[in-house]
Amino acid sequence: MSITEISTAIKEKALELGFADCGFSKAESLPEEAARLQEWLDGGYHARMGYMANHFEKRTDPTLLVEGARSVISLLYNYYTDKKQTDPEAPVISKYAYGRDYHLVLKEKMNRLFYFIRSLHPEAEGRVFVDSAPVLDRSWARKAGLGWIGKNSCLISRKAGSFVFIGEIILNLELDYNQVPEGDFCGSCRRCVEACPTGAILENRTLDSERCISYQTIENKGEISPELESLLAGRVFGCDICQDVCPWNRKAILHAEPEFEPSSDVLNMTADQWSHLDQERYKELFIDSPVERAGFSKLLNNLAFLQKKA
Ligand code: B12
Ligand code: SF4
Ligand code: SF4
Repeated sequence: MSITEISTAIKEKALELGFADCGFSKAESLPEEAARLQEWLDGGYHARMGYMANHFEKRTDPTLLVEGARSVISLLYNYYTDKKQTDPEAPVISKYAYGRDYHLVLKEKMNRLFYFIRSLHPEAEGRVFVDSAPVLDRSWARKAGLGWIGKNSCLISRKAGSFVFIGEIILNLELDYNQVPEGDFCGSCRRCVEACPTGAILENRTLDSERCISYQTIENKGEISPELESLLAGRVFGCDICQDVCPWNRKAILHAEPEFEPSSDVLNMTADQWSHLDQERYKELFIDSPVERAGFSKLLNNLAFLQKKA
């Protein structure tokens, strides 16, 4: 098979497996991205995510991460839903956490894509990543022509909006790198910057994690910053505000992934039920979800913080 034929076959298979888009980039170091990442780290915008400063060279050069790497296959998976929690007083969880953990769901599908590539080309070697190693997911998706980086720092696809997860297969085959990075389709819009309740979105398309509700309610293993008192906007796990207001998500297509379907028990939980959540119920509601990954005690701390500030 020629490089073009194999590339076309991979893309077709990815779409058949349910991915919203798929693109290819040459595996090489990313000097521009490295400079941006360095600036972000120097500014302390990673807050206490110390792991973001680790493996800087591997993070900015996949050939150091995967031996023999020649290509990066970037994949987008839609998780947009218009379903909402029914009690307006209930603490809000982010859409990305409604269903089964995306790491598990995407990894299975990406492994299937990898086996398919091997069936076409038995010498194919590589590794599959979903936010599971030092890889700059958004940068690779941008480079592969799958979207641009919005002012809210999210990768936005013109086809699918920004409620998409990103994964990669890094492999030893050469592919067709025809895609050119998208232009900037934010224009003069600043909705996300203006809507962010904590002012976490900086002017240069980056994010101050310390001020971000998503960081505070998921990643911050310590106390939530008292500075954010009364600014969490009812969010107990993650935050979608800067994506909900984005015009590019107005026409987002509903995902068709049964594993991301929220249970009606989660959607219909009342504020009162949330305030009495115990470990047993938590396990039943959030088994294998991103919320379970963060841990019961983190969720309880977040609930307590919200109640304190109510
Ligand atoms: C750390 C992290 C966070 C941190 C910091 C987020 C941030 N903006 O940096 C916190 C905890 C706050 C967070 C929050 C969320 N996250 Co997060 N997070 C990550 C993680 C693990 C690393 C991101 C990172 O490297 N940050 C450092 C900054 C400097 O890099 P960056 O944002 O990727 O930006 C690079 C490029 O965009 C580029 N760039 C930016 N502008 C431009 C312009 C030009 C011209 C060029 C050339 C390059 C360029 O420069 C940067 C460095 O190379 C990634 C997974 C991964 N391995 O990549 C997921 C990831 C970014 N998160 C994701 C998600 C879904 C979320 C949330 C929506 C979850 C939620 N609902 O609460 C929020 C969104 C908040 C937001 N507006 O960004 C998705 C994003 C998907 C998408 N469509 O963009 C990712 C990719 C996970 C995944 N595999 O799907 N996250
Ligand atoms: S996720 Fe929420 S807090 Fe973080 S930047 Fe977006 S709107 Fe602001
Ligand atoms: S809300 Fe506007 S500025 Fe923000 S990412 Fe979307 S289009 Fe860009």
